Amino acid sequence: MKLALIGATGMVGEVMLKVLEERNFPVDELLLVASEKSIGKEISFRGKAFKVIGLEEAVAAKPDIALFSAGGATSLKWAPKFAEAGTTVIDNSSAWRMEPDKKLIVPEINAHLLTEDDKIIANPNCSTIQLVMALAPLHKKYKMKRVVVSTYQSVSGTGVKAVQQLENEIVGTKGEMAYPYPIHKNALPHCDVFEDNGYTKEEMKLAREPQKIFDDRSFSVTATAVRIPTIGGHSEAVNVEFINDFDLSEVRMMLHKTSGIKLQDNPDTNTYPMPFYAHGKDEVFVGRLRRDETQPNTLNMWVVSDNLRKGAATNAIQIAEYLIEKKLV
Ligand code: 2RA
Repeated sequence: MKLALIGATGMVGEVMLKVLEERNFPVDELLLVASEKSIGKEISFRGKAFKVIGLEEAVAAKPDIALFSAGGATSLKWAPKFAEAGTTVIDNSSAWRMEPDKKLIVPEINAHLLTEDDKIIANPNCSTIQLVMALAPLHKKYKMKRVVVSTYQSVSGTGVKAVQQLENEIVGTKGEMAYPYPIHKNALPHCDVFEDNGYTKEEMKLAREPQKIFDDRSFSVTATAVRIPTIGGHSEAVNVEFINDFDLSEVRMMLHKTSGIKLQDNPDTNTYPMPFYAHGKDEVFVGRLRRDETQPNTLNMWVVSDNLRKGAATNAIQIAEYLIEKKLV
């Protein structure tokens, strides 16, 4: 298996390498790809040093799979070139997610849609992945009508500059600003850029991507995405109204039995998910389950996951594992 990792020097790229090692992913030949300025840089994988190469060289090498985490512009320009060369691209950017002919995949939910003809596959947005992982079993059983989600997002979702800004502000040193305001001791209701409708792109991803993943436009999602000074993962307060009523103990049991979900929910022992403890793990942690007493058929829950792992690297690698297992590459 010849694997290319486009964006190898970025935060998600680094996590991808870590997850590939942890999962003993079957790599016979690894191509680490980054922008011109990083060509020649050495990166270690499985104890061996690999020199970073450029995109032209990587396309010519015709890898079997290319994991992209290099931004939308690079994906738009280069994913088709890899696909033309016979490579299957799994792209972590938003470039292809809402394209009608591209699949938007969370393996536990809709990997069955994949065929050998899918040469550019989109990885959903991190805050979408954890949301749909928690909603999937419940939607199947009770049919969602409306979701109201407020997110509390890690600065790692913005990138290295944002993590550095938080660390600088904590120790009181001046440095480059990733955000228009201080993030330490603050909360910014502003993830990504504002659209004409007053929502941010991040909030519209949460509104649009779940409908595509579930292949169901009968429900709606409204979101408020907030950046908070944390590192370990994204948290989400989810209020979901179903068409059918539910039994809370059945909800608990269904979530407990869902692969990839870890239920952490016991007020008596102060047990609930937190990004501090989700950091570095692949599960989507769910807790604070309670019926919304203000309206029928409505559930509140709290969902936490490491945005760089299941929210990006691990989900993409799970898609690659599925393609290999089903001999689609
Ligand atoms: C964020 N989900 O957290 C976006 C992109 N990673 O900023």
